Amino acid sequence: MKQNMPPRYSPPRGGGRVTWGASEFIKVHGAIVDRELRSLLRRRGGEPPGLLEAMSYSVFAGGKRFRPALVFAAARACGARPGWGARTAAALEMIHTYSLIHDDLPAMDDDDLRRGQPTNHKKYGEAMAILAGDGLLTDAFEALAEDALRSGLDARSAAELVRAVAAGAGSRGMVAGQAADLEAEGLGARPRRDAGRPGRAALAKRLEYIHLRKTAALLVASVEAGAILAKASPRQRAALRGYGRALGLAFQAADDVLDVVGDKAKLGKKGSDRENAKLTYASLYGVDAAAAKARAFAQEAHRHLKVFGRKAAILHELADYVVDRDY
Ligand code: GRG
Repeated sequence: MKQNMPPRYSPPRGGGRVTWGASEFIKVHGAIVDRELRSLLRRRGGEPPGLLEAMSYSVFAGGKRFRPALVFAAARACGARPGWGARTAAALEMIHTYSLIHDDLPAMDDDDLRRGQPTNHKKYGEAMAILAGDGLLTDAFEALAEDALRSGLDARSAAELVRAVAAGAGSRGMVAGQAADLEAEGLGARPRRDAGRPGRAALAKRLEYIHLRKTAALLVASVEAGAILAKASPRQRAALRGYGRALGLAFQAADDVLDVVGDKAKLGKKGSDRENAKLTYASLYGVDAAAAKARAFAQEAHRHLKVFGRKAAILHELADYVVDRDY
């Protein structure tokens, strides 16, 4: 069987060992995943050009490629060769992109701008945006299966790979988080004594439920996918799941802070959580406490990596990146 060849690139070296910063790692591996995405989104025959254009528009609209970086970094921590798993990394980015396209729809968050550009439905219309999301989600699973075949993964691991990603994306994962988020609309408004509004502890629990699914579940799926490709041990996989959960909460708490105080031009959106009375870490605790929470979650993510020793250097960098980023 044809092997999944690692790409050619030279990681920076310092004193004989590889020294990546998070941004550099994301940039270099972003280029690898972009190549894979271009290959996946080329005309394969039979697809209407308008559909392919709408799918490509959002995939190449300037996303950070954070989930692919997690796939690569987790695979490295579990002993895989550099750059291993590019097609799986691309699949995770396709699922992420579908979720953003659908999240922006009028029936959901109703946003006009994403990454500083018109949202998919603003450019191609609602029906095509829905189909572009459907296409990306479904094709992602084809890409996962292709990666399993190309890399000669055994049948059990291949099934595990598909199961882990489906669980992260589906009705107990990201879609559950989105549904719970919809149901929590209005809960971010200032408390009124007689409004029958849940107390702070109940709201905190609800917020954690939402973010563990809406944001963390796909990050967990990304590190799990990298681990499965690298034939990780059950102990390594459990540690990575813990890391992914804490990382997701850190990511979302940092996002909530950026929505209030971030540079709108850099973020490429206007920051609408407050306007929409969204339940967020910032609305529940205030901006400073939300930022402190993001750092505490990142610390928790670091603690989960103990089992990997120095092999997890990049995963540590990515945990710091999540709270230090400004977009
Ligand atoms: C099934 C109709 C239907 C809709 C589902 C699941 C879903 C839509 C939406 C949830 C997706 C969502 C908005 C999750 C929040 C995760 C998050 C913080 C996304 C932003 O991630 P970044 O900053 O984005 O990595 P970039 O732009 O860099 O790729």
